[in-house]
Amino acid sequence: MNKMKYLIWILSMLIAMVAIACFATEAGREIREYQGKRLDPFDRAYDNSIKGPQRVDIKAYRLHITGLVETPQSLPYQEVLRLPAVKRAITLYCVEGWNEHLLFEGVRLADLLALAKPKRGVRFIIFYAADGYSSSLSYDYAARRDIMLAAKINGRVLDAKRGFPFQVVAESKLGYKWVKWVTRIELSDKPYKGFWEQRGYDNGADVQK
Ligand SMILES: Nc1nc2c(c(=O)[nH]1)N[C@H]1C(S)=C(S)[C@@H](COP(=O)(O)O)O[C@H]1N2
Ligand SMILES: [Mo]
Repeated sequence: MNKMKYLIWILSMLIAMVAIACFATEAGREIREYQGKRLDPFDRAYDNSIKGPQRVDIKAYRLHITGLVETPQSLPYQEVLRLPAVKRAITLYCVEGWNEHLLFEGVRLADLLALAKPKRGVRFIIFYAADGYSSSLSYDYAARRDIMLAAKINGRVLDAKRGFPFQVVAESKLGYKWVKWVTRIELSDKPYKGFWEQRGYDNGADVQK
């Protein structure tokens, strides 16, 4: 009988531990619907990035803001996250023909750039990434659309596949403008062609619907 009680106790402890683990995992917390609209899943099988998923060491990580600025910045992850949080469900369209509707959460690019005090004459914003990828956006477009740098998708912190620590959310622009694993933002007065743009893709990259 004692043995039986012991067994039941062990079993209930195991069940409790599994339940807690399930509850605590990011997967369990994923948001799959927002404002009445279905969201696509955070996890998916494929990855089309130029060098595959990137592992960014967050302790060593700094988000650099350079170029035509008064005060260049080099911000630790947590310092970026101290800026006011914003949240928006947006669709990403890739030139390969697929799209995904996801809930992005992060900080406003405008808030980030304000820390560095942009100089007069800035016309382009260049984003550089941990995998050597880059792309640019016009300063006017970014301001008009009030674009954000995402730290979360569907309520989950980005991972090595999704672009941790930050992905550019270039609403109304094609997927190749949505730079993942962002390490540096440079402000410039000259147009810049990123990885795919140098290979013939349109630098405007407006989604045609
Ligand atoms: N650093 C980096 N960012 C990148 C890419 C890349 O290869 N490297 N690919 C781009 C392309 S072509 C697309 S369609 C989107 C895909 O973003 P997703 O993985 O969040 O769907 O990431 C963009 N950002
Ligand atoms: Mo893409």
